[in-house]
Amino acid sequence: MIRGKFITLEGGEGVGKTTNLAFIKDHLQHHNIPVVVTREPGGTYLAEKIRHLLLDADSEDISEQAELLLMFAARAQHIKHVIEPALVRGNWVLCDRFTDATYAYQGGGRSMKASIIECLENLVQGTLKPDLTLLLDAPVEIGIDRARKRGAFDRFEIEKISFFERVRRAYLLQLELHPERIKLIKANQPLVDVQRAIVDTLRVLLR
Ligand code: Z5A
Repeated sequence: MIRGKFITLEGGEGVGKTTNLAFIKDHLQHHNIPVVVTREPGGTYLAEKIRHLLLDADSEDISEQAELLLMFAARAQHIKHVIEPALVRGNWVLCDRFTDATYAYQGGGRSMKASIIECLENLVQGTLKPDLTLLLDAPVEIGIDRARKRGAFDRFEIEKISFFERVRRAYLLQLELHPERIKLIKANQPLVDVQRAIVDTLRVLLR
C-alpha cells in the first residue's frame, strides 16, 4: 500500500482555513483520492476534550507551559489514533492546523522558545512531517474582522491585536525556514482567487 500524503492548513484568525478545507477535500475526492479531514487541537475523543479545555474562555489562567504541553498531548493522541493509521492505509490526511500553529501561537504569540517546541515536536512526531502546508496569510485586521462576525470568542480570540501580529510574523518565519514544505496563499483576495491558488499549489502533489 502506498502511504498517503499529509496536508496541513495554517494561518491566523479568520483567514479561511475551515472554508478552504471543505474545498480541498472536494478537489481531492474529485481526483479519486480517499481523504480524512481532521483538525488540531482535536481529532480524537481525548484530543477534543483537551481542545475544549484549551479554548474555554472562562477557564482558570492556563500557564504557557501547560498550554504547550496540552497542545502536544492532544497531538500525540491524534497522530497515534487518526493521522498515522490513515496515512498507512493510503488515505490522504487534510488537517486544520498542526505544529506550525504551535510555533506561531505558543512560539510567536506567547514568546516560548522555539528550541523547547522543537524538543516536543521530535518527541511526539518522530519523523512525521506534513508533505505540504498551505499557509493562508492576510493582514491581521482582515482575519479578525471576518472571525469576529461569528459571535462568541474563545480563549485565543480574546487576545490583543499585538498577539496576532506576533502569530503572523512567526508563521512567516516558518515559511522562510521551510520553503520546500510551506506554500504561501494570499488570503486577502476574493475566495475564487484563493481557491485557484490552492489548486495550483496542490498540482505538485497530484502529479
Ligand atoms: N492553537 C494553538 O495555539 N496552538 C496549536 O498548536 C494549535 C492551535 C494546533 C483553534 O482554533 C485555536 O487553537 C486557534 C489556535 C490555537 N486559535 N484561535 N483562535 P481554530 O483553528 O479552530 O479556529 P480559528 O483559528 O479561530 O479559525 P477560524 O477563526 O475558524 O478561522 P478560519 O477557519 O481560518 O476561517 P473560516 O471560518 O473559514 O472563515 C472565516 C469567515 O471568513 C467566514 O465567514 C468565511 O466565509 C469568510 N471568508 C473566508 N475566506 C474569505 C475570502 N477569501 N473572502 C471573504 N470572506 C472569506
